[in-house]
Amino acid sequence: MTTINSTPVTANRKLLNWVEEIVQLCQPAAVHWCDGTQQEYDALCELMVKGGTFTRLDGKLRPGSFLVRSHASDVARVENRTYICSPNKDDAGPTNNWADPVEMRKKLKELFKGCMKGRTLYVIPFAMGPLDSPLCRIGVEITDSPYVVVNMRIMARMGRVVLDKLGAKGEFISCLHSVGAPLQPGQQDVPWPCEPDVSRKHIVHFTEDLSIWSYGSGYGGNALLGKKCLALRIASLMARKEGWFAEHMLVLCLTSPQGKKYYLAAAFPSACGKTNLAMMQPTLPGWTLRCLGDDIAWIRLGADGRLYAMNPETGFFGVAPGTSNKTNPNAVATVARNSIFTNVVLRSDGDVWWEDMGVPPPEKGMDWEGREWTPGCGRKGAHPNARFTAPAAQCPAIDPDWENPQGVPLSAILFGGRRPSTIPLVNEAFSWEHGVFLGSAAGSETTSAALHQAGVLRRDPFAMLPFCGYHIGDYFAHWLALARRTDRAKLPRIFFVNWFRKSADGRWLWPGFGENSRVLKWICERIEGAGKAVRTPIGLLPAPDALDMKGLDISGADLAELLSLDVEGWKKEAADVGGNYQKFGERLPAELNKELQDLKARLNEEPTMDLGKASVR
Ligand code: O2Y
Ligand code: MN
Repeated sequence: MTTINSTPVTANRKLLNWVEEIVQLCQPAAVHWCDGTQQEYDALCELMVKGGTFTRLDGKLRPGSFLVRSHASDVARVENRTYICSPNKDDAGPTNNWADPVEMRKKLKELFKGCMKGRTLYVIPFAMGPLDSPLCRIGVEITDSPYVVVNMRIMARMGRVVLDKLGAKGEFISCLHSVGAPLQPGQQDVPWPCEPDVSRKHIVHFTEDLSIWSYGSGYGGNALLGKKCLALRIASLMARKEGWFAEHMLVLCLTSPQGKKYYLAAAFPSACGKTNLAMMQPTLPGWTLRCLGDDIAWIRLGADGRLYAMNPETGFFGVAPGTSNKTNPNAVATVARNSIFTNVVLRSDGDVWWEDMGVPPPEKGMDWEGREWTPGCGRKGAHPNARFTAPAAQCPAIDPDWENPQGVPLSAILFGGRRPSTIPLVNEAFSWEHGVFLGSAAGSETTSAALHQAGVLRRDPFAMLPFCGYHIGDYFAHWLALARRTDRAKLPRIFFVNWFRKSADGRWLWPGFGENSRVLKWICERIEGAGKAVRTPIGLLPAPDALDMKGLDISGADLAELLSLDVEGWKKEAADVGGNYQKFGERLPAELNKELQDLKARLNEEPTMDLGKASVR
């Protein structure tokens, strides 16, 4: 066996022993300890170009960038193959697939036996969070995929600096990954090796030793183990124990024309435009928005009693289709160079294209499956879950504090989802408990057929349904307990937003994108105690004249509908939330059941509230 970078620059016995154990199990042809340098990144990209996995894009049009096409069976996270293995089944709760840890270990040992034959085993030391942050956590991913290595280098701090921080005695989270495609002697490799049999793919989290084992997929959240597996599922377990929060939230900074900064975190389910909001360009004059993160926030209580949020990642793994100069000009600029594009169209000029990119399609290209593609041929060119991987530092709207080790103090937390009916444009919670209730009731109409059946309402509490590593009822209790640990006045205010409301005839009622700044402005005004709101059974809605609508051509009727209270719709909503709560059994905190009953009572008391006449505060 060849060892590349043969002297591992670590004296960490636990790490050396673990690597040795995995080498014995997986039987790779070579071992490569990643140092995280640019030279290493370039060499691995070149290796993948030579092997047919990567296509180098045109150096003038898209410098330092590559295209890759995955196997058709390996295009998205696989929720039904994702497991939480806790000794006690109840601790995983009703929202997770549970498996017995002893049984699962046995099964995985069999799957991993010899699975890296003919391949190189890469050891990737990585850190989630700035190295000097109190929340920084170290992981080590072992993988047989060079695609994973280069993506991890964009998405996390990695290499020698991390080993230095780990030191001889430091603790790390072990993350084992294999594409599950060993090579026999002389066997030709394929561009995207993976296990095509979905029933053999496994994304497994062990709650006792906090280890991650991922087998069979090379794609995104299944394979870049620092992201969803560590920074959400495993981190949520650590956070609960240690008194902090690992959340599926973007973080942004809004600055008012007077120069006052407001840091906001927002939890929206997958495919609800988190990346677009995280780096949005406000249309309101004088307001600026800066991005701190687009997907994950680690949040802790500061010594001053406020909540501080930090983005543990260093890159964006964003959905390409739909990303355009209209929807997200900052993302378009971010991916202009040094980016990896997975499952998009390759143009004949050596650049990339995807649906709704805002530029005309090429006359001819190659689709995400490598087939000749022409516009109008009847097939989509890019896969709906096609992705770009790009460094956060390249985002023109990146906030100067995005790597602040202490994080930034939150003024508000937003929940949201794609809700074509019932849910108003924005709604402020009455209290912390009511806000936690709104988060627990969050849901979204599904879009991507890649992940789920499209067009159905999927309850997704706190947007954490696929990412909470333990019982969701205990998770709600963890959030509720925060109000007992600090001065309530210092807690962020909680809001629910819905950019996706439609009229009865199916039109979008709200333009979204940069115009969302109007809603964010009202939120800032509420924080200042200035914005006008009406008290309704569901929460505090903007008074009819409270939103700044200057320069926006939207009819009074549409605005009224966006801010209206649909009592009958809300009665159905409350019943549906109650039905969903049934799944959580005894672990549903009593406070949330009380919030639900109070909501139902208020809806029955004030069935025909006229917002124009309601009390304004
Ligand atoms: O399909 C995948 O593997 C990617 S999923 C993903 C990637 C970046 C940010 N969020 C998500 C998500 O599903 O929430
Ligand atoms: Mn996400």
